[in-house]
Amino acid sequence: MTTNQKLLNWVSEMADMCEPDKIYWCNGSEEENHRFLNEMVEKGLAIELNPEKKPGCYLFRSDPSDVARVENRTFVASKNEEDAGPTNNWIDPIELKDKMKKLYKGCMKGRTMYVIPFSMGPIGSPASKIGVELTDSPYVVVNMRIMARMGKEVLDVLGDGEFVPCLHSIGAPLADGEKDSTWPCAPIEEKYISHFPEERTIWSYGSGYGGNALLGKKCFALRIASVQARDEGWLAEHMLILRITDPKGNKKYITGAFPSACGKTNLSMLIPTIPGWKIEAIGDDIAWMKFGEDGRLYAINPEAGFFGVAPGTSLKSNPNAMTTIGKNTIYTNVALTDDGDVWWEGIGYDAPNHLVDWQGNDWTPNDGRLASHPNARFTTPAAQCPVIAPEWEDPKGVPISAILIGGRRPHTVPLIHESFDWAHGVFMGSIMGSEITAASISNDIGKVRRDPFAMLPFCGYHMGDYLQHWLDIEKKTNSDKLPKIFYVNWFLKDENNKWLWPGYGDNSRVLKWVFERTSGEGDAVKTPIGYMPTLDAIDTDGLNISESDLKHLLSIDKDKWLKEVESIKEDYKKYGDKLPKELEKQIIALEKRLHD
Ligand code: GTP
Ligand code: SPV
Ligand code: MN
Repeated sequence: MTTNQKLLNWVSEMADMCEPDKIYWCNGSEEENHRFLNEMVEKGLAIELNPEKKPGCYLFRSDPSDVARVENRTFVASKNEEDAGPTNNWIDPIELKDKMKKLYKGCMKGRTMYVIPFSMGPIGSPASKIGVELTDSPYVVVNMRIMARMGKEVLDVLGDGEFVPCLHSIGAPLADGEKDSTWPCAPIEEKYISHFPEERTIWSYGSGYGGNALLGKKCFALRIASVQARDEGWLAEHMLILRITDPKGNKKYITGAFPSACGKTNLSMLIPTIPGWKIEAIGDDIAWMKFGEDGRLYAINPEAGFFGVAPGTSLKSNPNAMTTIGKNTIYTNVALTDDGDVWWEGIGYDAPNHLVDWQGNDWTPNDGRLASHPNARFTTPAAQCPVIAPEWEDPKGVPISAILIGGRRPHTVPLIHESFDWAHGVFMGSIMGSEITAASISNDIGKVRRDPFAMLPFCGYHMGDYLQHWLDIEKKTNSDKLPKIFYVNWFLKDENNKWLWPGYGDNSRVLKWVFERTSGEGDAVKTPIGYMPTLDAIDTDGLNISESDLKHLLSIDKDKWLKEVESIKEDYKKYGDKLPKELEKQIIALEKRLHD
């Protein structure tokens, strides 16, 4: 198994606290995976889908209270409150551990504690990092097997080395003879998704869903890794990674930071509507970017799977995702058809006359209820994606030419603008705003909030220090080696609340301009907010869009931007003296340019 004494000690200490009936070390094999899935089907925790329609696929239904990340129950427990900053929930680490130890005491009674050794990044690569998750949820085990590289091979590579300890419990001990529910979890006020950044440790309690429970993902690869990245001079970001090839065969790599449910999975594998261009995916959610010997930033995708939003995914919007999820995929909170297939809102065809909805109830089209939850998800192996780039597991990573940032802004922010330079690009990242989506449990869905670099819920330290870290990246290399930064907004709406931009495959038209700009081409005009494409610089061949809509997409309203400036100044106040001086200069300079 392992001779890593630190690991053995930790597992036995945690088992003493959680008191599982059994401890099981996962080897990651196919046989083991099937055994767990079959057991869950037998116990009624999972439904095997019709193998003729969806081979190797399973459906899970979560508790209706446990459907997304819980930001108000997510904690960054640094030793000093100041280090967590104004945007994270903070509890003193000693106090928090005391509280959680009481909850963990005996929490795995009647259950098995699974030990999951996992690697974020290809096993054995110098860029990868190892974690070990302890969990009492077999659902977590089968999902982690898709999302990360896991099992025996990881232990072999770990040897006596360092790992990030990740403790997870659903928080639902079983008394002798007690009947289990299909998705056991703890009530909301008992859920804790806790991070101890100095110790590089994660303790999660009470939820079995997504980022709350698959601890390699947001907890490790973003919150803990962002702290490691700050200390070591690199970037751990909530970004997709794609490869774009022009009709002549020239290739470039682009990353994109958009908040949850704002289009990363879709953009990373889109099929261009402009002839001759090609997009291939490297990652759809997380990028670790480090400097290469040539002074450029190289990105790796630390994950091995996609945990994607199901609703809205169709053969029209994202055919490559539809192919990827055709087999060996775990579906959570989608609707079930009578012939053992899945259905969701926006799948591209009408619902049949009868479904079983995400809560297990009969459903018919005139019920007026959603059949799938808006944050219903698929967990699917990245290797199954028909357009996965051949170098997606290259341990060196891929050199990045452009960084996109964006979010859901129904007005004010144009389709695309380019930063004047790195510092201005960081300023653009710092003012990013987006409507809150169903990817986290919130009463404010639809309200615009500032979400710097889409990291608001995922930064493991003070957001002001994080923005300074981004600014400092510039000093580590020559400016011509740095990626260019572009702000995109696919989500502008007209006065009738209709999307102004078709989005999806047509986003390739915007990527083409980005590609050109990073090659010293592409026509642009200087505006107060940055460089913007001239009206004819965006390829609209074959696109059915009116001249006035295009103008709306590619222009700015100074009055709206002056209001935006006021709102940014207000937002910046929360950083206090941690607001980087450079950003203070940038907001004053923007205001001045708007008045000129
Ligand atoms: P997370 O996994 O939560 O980080 O989300 P994500 O950023 O990967 O978002 P995803 O690609 O899953 O898209 C979320 C939702 O936005 C889906 O319902 C999509 O259909 C929709 N969407 C994606 N791209 C576009 C676009 O270009 N235009 C419009 N209007 N909607 C889009
Ligand atoms: C997100 O919310 O950004 C996700 C889904 O990618 S989760 O893994 O639940 O965080
Ligand atoms: Mn995400």
